[in-house]
Amino acid sequence: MKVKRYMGETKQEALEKVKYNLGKDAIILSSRKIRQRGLKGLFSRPLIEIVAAVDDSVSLHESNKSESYAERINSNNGFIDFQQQGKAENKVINELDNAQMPYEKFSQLLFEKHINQLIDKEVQSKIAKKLIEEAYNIKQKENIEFSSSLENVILKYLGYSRPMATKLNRQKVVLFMGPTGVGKTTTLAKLAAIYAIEYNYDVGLITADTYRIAAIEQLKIYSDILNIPLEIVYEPKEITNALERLSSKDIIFIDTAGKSIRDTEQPEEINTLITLSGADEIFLCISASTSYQGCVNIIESYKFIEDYSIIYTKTDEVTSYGNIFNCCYISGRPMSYMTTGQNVPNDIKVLHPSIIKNNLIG
Ligand SMILES: Nc1nc2c(ncn2[C@@H]2O[C@H](COP(=O)(O)OP(=O)(O)OP(=O)(O)O)[C@@H](O)[C@H]2O)c(=O)[nH]1
Ligand SMILES: [Mg+2]
Repeated sequence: MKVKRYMGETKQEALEKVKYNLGKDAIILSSRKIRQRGLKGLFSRPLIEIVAAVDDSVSLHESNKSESYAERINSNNGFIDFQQQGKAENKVINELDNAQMPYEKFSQLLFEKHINQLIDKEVQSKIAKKLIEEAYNIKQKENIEFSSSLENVILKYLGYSRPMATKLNRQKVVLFMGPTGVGKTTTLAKLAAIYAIEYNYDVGLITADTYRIAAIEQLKIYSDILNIPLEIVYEPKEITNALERLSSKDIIFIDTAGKSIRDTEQPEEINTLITLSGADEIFLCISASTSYQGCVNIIESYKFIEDYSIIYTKTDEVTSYGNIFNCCYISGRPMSYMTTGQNVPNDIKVLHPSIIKNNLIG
């Protein structure tokens, strides 16, 4: 049997230390208030000392489940006096998890630790706090482990994944939009290559990005390599004829110009392209390395579009996916793909909520 002494400013803090160091199966031998020695002790609040032990031979499940941890605390001036009660079943520290503790009482230390773990992964601090609060409330209500309630809360906000359907029963028009340089054209080329070569669909390309010669050339190279036609649209209204010329194709991918979110003409142009093309799938590309405020601005500037999914690009440039979580949380839009490098077509994969969840809480 290992016997150890733990101090805390509050009973909860000391209990959390016991649980953290000795595990859930720890046995409380005694608890008491003590004052620090000397002058300091006179002027400071007493500390709580808990002596605890771990002993594998005690069957924890034989404990008296009818009396909750909280009741025991309340019935004894806030202390658990196991010696007085003299029963082996009083010793179960894992009832901490089931205790009817109000949120305010939840150990501040542990609470902050959980928040900071999410912040370290780039989850925005207010969102991190909200997640931990919500997870803790659910844990209380549903009497489940904190780790599973946190997992459920994270998955709830991540929503679902909506990549393109691999089996098509009619022509599909797919439009890409997003800020400048996030990887729209490269991502489009990856999907066009996969659908043309791997799935053997008849694919056509349209570019509405005619602001730069280089943009047309970039897509022309992919169209030549993949041997698929490219239509160039200089004015949004020209898209109708371009689609007409590609009417025999199974899938048509439309590239649009990257625009600064301050560009006031963009909503109208994108709107016209979407309406005239009757796009079935709209992908907003957001770089995984965009700052939190950047994500807020991007999502705000595309909120006029009724239905779209998000492709998170350049995930190879970040180590944590908190920003992807932030985008899911604030946009409420489904995720679809993540891109993982510059190679066409290999560096793309379907993004599932579990990928983000595992990155955030392992
Ligand atoms: N590291 C990394 N780089 C990428 C990824 N996707 C695209 N890129 C690079 O990002 C740069 C810009 O890519 P583009 O596809 O031209 O981006 P865009 O959004 O079409 O840019 P504009 O049309 O100018 O708005 C290129 O150098 C790409 O190779 C990715 O997943 N990871
Ligand atoms: Mg481009």
